[in-house]
Amino acid sequence: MSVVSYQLEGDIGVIRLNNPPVNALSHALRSGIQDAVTQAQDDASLALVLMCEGRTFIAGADISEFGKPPMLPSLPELLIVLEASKKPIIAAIHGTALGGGLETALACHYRCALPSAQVGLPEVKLGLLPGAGGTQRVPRLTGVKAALDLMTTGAPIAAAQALNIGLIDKVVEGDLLSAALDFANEVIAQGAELKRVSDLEVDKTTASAEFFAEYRKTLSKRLRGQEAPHRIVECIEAALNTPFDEGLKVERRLFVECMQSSQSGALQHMFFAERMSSKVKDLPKDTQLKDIKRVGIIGGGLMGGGIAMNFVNVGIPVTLLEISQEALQRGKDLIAKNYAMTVSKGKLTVELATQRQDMITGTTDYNDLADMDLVIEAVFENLDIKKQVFAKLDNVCKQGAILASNTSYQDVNLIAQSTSRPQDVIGLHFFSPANVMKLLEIVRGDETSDEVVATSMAIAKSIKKVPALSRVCYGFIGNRMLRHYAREAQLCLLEGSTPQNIDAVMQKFGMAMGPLAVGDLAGIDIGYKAREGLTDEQKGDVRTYCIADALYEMGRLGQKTGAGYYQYDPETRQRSVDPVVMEVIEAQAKKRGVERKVISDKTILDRLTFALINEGFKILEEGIAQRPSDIDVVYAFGYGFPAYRGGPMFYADTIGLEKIYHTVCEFADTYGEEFWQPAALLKQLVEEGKTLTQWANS
Ligand code: 3H9
Repeated sequence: MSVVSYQLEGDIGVIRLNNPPVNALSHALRSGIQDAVTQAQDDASLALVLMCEGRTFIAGADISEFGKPPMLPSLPELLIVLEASKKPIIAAIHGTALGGGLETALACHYRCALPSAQVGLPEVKLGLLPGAGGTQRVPRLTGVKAALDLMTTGAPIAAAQALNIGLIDKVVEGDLLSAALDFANEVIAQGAELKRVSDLEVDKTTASAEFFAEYRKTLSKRLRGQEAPHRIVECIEAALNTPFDEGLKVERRLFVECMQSSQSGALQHMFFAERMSSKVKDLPKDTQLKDIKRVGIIGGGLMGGGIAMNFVNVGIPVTLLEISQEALQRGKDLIAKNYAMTVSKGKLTVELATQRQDMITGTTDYNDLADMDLVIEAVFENLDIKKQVFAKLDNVCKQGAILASNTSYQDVNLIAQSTSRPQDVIGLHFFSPANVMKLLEIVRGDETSDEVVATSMAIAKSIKKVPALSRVCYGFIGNRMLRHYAREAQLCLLEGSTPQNIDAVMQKFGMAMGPLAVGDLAGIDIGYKAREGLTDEQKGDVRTYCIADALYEMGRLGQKTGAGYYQYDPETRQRSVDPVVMEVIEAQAKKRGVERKVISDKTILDRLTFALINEGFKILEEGIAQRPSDIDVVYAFGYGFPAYRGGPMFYADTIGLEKIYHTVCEFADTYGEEFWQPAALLKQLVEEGKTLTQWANS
């Protein structure tokens, strides 16, 4: 069946696109549109409507064609043909008009959209810029500031807002085809001249040289390390200062530059990684999903409360269980505070916030969880307590309910064994703050059923999380790797570096925060408490935690006590260097017989990132993660790893596995084999001369 059809409806030629799932602009679609527009120039039609079948208008260029030999017509060429049509073309938008999709609509002469439609230019999220005239046409309609905001955030806007800023001409209700035909007939009746966006001028009063300089400065902060946003600003400047055709040339040159950049390669990898991570390799296609209509949550602390918000935000009622009325009230107050913050930022109305909170019922009685379809335990991180909770759940919950633990370290198999239904037990590891962080690590126990795994993946999608599947091991994918990263940060501190230096190196690399600043944010007490009760052997080498423990013993628990690896301003939370910390570090080095030396930034970076990568390889060889890209998803969405480097495993391929392997071997010689043993899979791939991507695709 053809992806483009063309039909006369009275005086109007209707071009219908049908390229599921999202009408991406594949070669077939581009050629089909070009043929239809060409054919329409000589037929009886007086105007044309361009619209899509299926769930959405065009979602953009076909990303799977990127990097392949170009096939004509290219999108920019097609859009020149579209705009040059001698008959008016009306784009009729439903769903989402994104990237090249919106650019296609902008090359039409008029645009109407359903109220539920959204439009946007998300290219920046792929390390790109709108490359089919978008950077030149949008500012001609909206002015400079709105155009820059649209392109540098990549966030879609609703039809009403698009109308407001001049991006579309009309919001239409009811049946889209009839509304678009009416609109086309109006245009014909008015005998209006063709409205070509390229003929318009950019409003010169909307931007000055100072405005651009200021915008660049804020971009450098907001999108630290990313190149595409700055190229977008260059394009908009060209739109302001040069004729349309010249501006198009600037856009083309910078688009090609972006397309060839390593950042775009990494972000395109992340685009597909994010979608791939919800696919479970060995699940039978006909696996039944369970219906999740009511959710119980045990524990109303920071985590439990955040988890509850995820569900009520999508209309699923929650029963929140705590040990006492007081604890319950504290939990509800915390949730109320969170919603109040969202309201104060203008992201939610008071009515909606109240409605959502009303969907949370408090209880102190386990019997009230009897009818829940899913129960998530979010109590203290202690195996015995968790086992007791699950034994109680086993007694009260209906058969078939999913029993999930939010544990970040504990053995899900042992938790499952405390019930008579291990097939229904799974780990759903949310990240703090749970109402904000996108990652959901789904931990599949040895006996977890296919239905429970598949339903958990579907739950993640319904609450707008990005899932990644892990098998059971200590710390699962994310925290298991993090231990090695944190270990190297501690050792670098002891051996010669400073918190501010290590954090600066990692932030420059692109991490959202450096490891010591993260330690202060999370609380230095967490690691200390986790080590309490462990034998020396279980705790591991004292050099990997002696500084943290010394700070803990001084009452420096991090941000919450105003001091940790740094000092914090009580009002602003601004951090500053504290000389006391250096004294602690030096004293510990002396005590452990470590001679402090200068450590180069490069060595710090390699020690921290290669520690992550080497453990990532072990996680793959043990089958803990399904695929390398799932590890990338975990790190990009849960740990602030820069998406423009594609996650640690993609980064490994860009560095080269041979280099990583040899460096890890050198580190083993220099810093000790107890910390550095190259993963067998890493060694194997180096011997076979393969990249990780090749291994994953084989
Ligand atoms: C661009 O336009 C450049 C131009 O400026 C210049 C060119 C010269 N291509 O997300 P979903 C697949 S750059 C190919 O799960 P949803 C996706 O992989 C592009 N495939 O659905 C998935 O496949 P699978 C700018 C695409 O309902 C399936 O469709 N546009 C594309 O949650 C379903 O996707 C964008 O960046 C694509 N463009 O969300 C928009 N888009 O089933 C990217 C999707 O095999 N797309 N697929 O896993 C989106 O944001 C979301 O897909 C959308 C639907 C909101 C549309």
